[in-house]
Amino acid sequence: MAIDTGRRKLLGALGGGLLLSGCDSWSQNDGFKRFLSSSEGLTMRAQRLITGRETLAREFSSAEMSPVFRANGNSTADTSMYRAMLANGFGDYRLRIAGLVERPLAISLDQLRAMPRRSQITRHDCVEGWSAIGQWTGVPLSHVLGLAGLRDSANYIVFHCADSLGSTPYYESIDLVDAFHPQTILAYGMNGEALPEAHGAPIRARIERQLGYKHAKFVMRIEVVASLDAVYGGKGGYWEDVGDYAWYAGI
Ligand SMILES: Nc1nc2c(c(=O)[nH]1)N[C@H]1C(S)=C(S)[C@@H](COP(=O)(O)O)O[C@H]1N2
Ligand SMILES: [Mo]
Repeated sequence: MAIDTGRRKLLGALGGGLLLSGCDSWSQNDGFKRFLSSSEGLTMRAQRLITGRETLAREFSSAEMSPVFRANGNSTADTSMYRAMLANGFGDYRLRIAGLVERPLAISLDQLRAMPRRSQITRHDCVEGWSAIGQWTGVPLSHVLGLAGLRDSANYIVFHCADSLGSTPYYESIDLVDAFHPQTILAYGMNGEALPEAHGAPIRARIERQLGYKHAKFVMRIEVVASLDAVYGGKGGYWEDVGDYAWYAGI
């Protein structure tokens, strides 16, 4: 199962040859905790980061939803290909999954809508200092990755977007911990309606434990890679490459 691959990779990356005995919540595993506390290479901050990352982001009631949810960054993708897809109601949109997968996929919006779905009302926090609470509906990324099947060498998930800032395409990336987090979804719905253009139609990522710039809008292609080095500027995201934004933007 793909999630087991994710766990193996994470433990491998930590340098632990740890065997888990059917414990569902791996960071609660005593052996794993002992490993963390005994490892001199990990700082206190890193330990907190790793042990806290599978907890859920807070979810809100519908009464708490923001009356206005602003759009930020690009509010459209200014290419003829995107304009044509938009005009056609995204009938010929295909989400492509490629890279280190067993089965490269091209999934239509109807197919995505027919998959298991999750809705969540969460708070979006932009690094520029505003927040908004909205409802997001979509398919868990873990489900789609399960269909494609991750290869053992997979470490990161890259979201390639339809839009650019200047001449540089927007992209973002996450590791397998966030990729398999239950609230990480490919959202096609917002506040009970189809995802509006300004919020990233037809598909945007929700990475609820991280800041807004990680939540890639206008997602066209998901690439599974072993390393981020060869992806654009190598820092794992548009803002990470051109600015000094952190790749891990945990909140
Ligand atoms: N493709 C793409 N994704 C993007 C951006 C963008 O400009 N292009 N802006 C990011 C930033 S900084 C934020 S805060 C959120 C804004 O999401 P919203 O427009 O739904 O409020 O999208 C993020 N994802
Ligand atoms: Mo943002």
